Amino acid sequence: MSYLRYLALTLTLTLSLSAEDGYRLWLRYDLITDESLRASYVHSLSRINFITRSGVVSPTISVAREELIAGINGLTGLKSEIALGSSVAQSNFGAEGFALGRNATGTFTIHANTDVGILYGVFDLLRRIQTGQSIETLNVTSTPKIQQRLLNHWDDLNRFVERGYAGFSLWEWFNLPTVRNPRYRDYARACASLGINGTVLTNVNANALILTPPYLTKVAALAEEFRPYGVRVYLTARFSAPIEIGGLKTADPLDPAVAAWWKAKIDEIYTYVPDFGGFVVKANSEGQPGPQDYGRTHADGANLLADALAPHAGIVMWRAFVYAAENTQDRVKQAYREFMPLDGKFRDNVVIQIKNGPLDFMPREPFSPLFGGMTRTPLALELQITQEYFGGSTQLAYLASMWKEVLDADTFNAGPARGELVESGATVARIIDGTRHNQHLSVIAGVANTGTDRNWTGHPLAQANWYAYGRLAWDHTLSAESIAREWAQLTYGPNPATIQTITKILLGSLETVVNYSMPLGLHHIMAEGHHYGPGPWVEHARPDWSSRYYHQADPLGLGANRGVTGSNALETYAPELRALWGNLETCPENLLLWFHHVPWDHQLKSGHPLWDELCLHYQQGVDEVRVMQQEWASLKGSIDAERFAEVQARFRRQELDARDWRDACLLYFQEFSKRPLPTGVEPPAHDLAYYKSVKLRYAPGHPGDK
Ligand code: GCW
Repeated sequence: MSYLRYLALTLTLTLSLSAEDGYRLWLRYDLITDESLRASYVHSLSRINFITRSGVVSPTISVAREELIAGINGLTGLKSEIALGSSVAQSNFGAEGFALGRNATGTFTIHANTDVGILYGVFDLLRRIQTGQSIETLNVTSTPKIQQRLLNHWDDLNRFVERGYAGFSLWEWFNLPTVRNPRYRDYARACASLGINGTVLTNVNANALILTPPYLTKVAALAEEFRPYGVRVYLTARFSAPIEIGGLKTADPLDPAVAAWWKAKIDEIYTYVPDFGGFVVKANSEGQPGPQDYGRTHADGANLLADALAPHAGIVMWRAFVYAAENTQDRVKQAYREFMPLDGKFRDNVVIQIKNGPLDFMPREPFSPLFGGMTRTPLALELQITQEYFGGSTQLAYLASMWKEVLDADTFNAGPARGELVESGATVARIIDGTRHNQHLSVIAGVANTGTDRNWTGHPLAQANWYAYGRLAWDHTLSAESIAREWAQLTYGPNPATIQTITKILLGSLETVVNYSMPLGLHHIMAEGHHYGPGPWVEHARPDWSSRYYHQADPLGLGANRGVTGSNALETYAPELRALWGNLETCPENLLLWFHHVPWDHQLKSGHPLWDELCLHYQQGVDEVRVMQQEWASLKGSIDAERFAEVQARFRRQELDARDWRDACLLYFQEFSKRPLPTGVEPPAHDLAYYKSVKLRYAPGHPGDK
């Protein structure tokens, strides 16, 4: 090697090592070190054809071409030639799908009906190369299973992100539309690399100002930045906007003046953003205005907006996250009772957006019964990528494991009950992708975990959650494990041992957090307000914001009785599930305290009484964090120092947090159980009064603490 070449190589290595700040996400395109692998790609990819129906170079084709050239060049050193051809025949991979493979003459071809299909094909091909897959004989097609694959940003106009742990909002409202941060395009590119095709820019706790002309100009600028990447813009609609920015006296959905106002407003929005996607609405929930303020129903409210959006092909995603303090029904039944009578009463362009569980993104919940219940309305699944109940961006929880639980859950709504647990095929995934009930609209939404932090997500490993959300939105049949492996390789390079270790850490991490925070089906026992850390003692003027409402600890036992002798929330599920979950002996232990008030001495499958089992789960959670720490430590030297140290420090903090969760919860529940900690459980570091007195100030993602 010549001295100059040596110098150049050292410099490149140093630069790439020192620039490991995570900004590049999973789109790194570093030179493949295996020479024969590189040679095989060079052989297949010197000339590439894009085939679309039009054959015309559009902004999307341009970014697809740039991406492919830069990607292949970075990975192999080759400068591919890209030709664009057309084929009038409509192929069967739909509006966004693509086919990849070599044609008869050996030229590698990406074929799609649309330009964005080509872009998705480019990212798919690059992912295959980055993960070292052979493309010599590749011949695949891919189409997304869900039509609208959206991120929901809970971003306020002052750039505060509700439940956001990665800095401030990416949207610089003050400087828009004139100053456009290059990061807007990088964001859209990252979304497109996963097939995410829409973004709701604003918080569901909405501000009507976003619908005024000065802000619509800014929204239009963002839409313009995202458009080449196939990412459409959506907004949240504040139901009282006709009063707040329209000067009307009412927002009653049945008032003709209100309907006329929304119609004009929506027509106006389309003059700014011709491909505007539509609205997400949180109404009559947690203080937000809504149709019930006027004695009207959620259907009246949703249809009002839907009628005005319909001529533009826009949609309404009306959220089912509704509950009220005055309602004496168990909170987990309220949305079901509210929405079931409205099934079939919504316009065609309305989707009901439902959180995965009936309560609120808890570490573990059963799926929301609305998925099994509403059969005549398109239903969207809302997931939370941001880790509100999983330690913000300080702790690690790979959420794909949880999302797969809900996607694969069988609702048993496939017709008359058969009384036994034979798979019915009516999974949540098939309900939301529209195949179960032949819905014409399908939507999935993930509450984003992105922010201004250089690495986008705060915790370097939390990028895996953004990644996994996008991959599952495209194809919900992928496994949590294959996605973890893929992400680890894209993000940390080809070393098999490194990939193996990171995959293992990710896959165990969800249950670890469940174990040290809310095991065995416990829920809603977190600290008040910011929700970081334990708070089983929290008492609020609203019972449904108090922990006791959910854990029901008393001298006899622990857990919420939701069976026939309790709130009977079980009645919202299919008979098969009622039978399974309603019986203490057959209820899966990971949902036990969700459905049952269980005596402290009730023997579980392990042979331990409930109290001992509970303690051992908390201890196990702490132990597992320590194992993750050791596993991460074993990566020292095999990954870059910068990301290594960042994750290592977070694991240290996670261990402290896990110990606090364990000690605080066990001391608190011990007041009721009056039993000693079993062997193997470490004694608490402090007394209960200490844990109760801990006040975390200025926790991220929460506006409190004046
Ligand atoms: O989980 C709760 C959060 C609120 C959030 C609400 C919702 C946007 O604590 O911060 O508000 O859910 O989903 O509407």
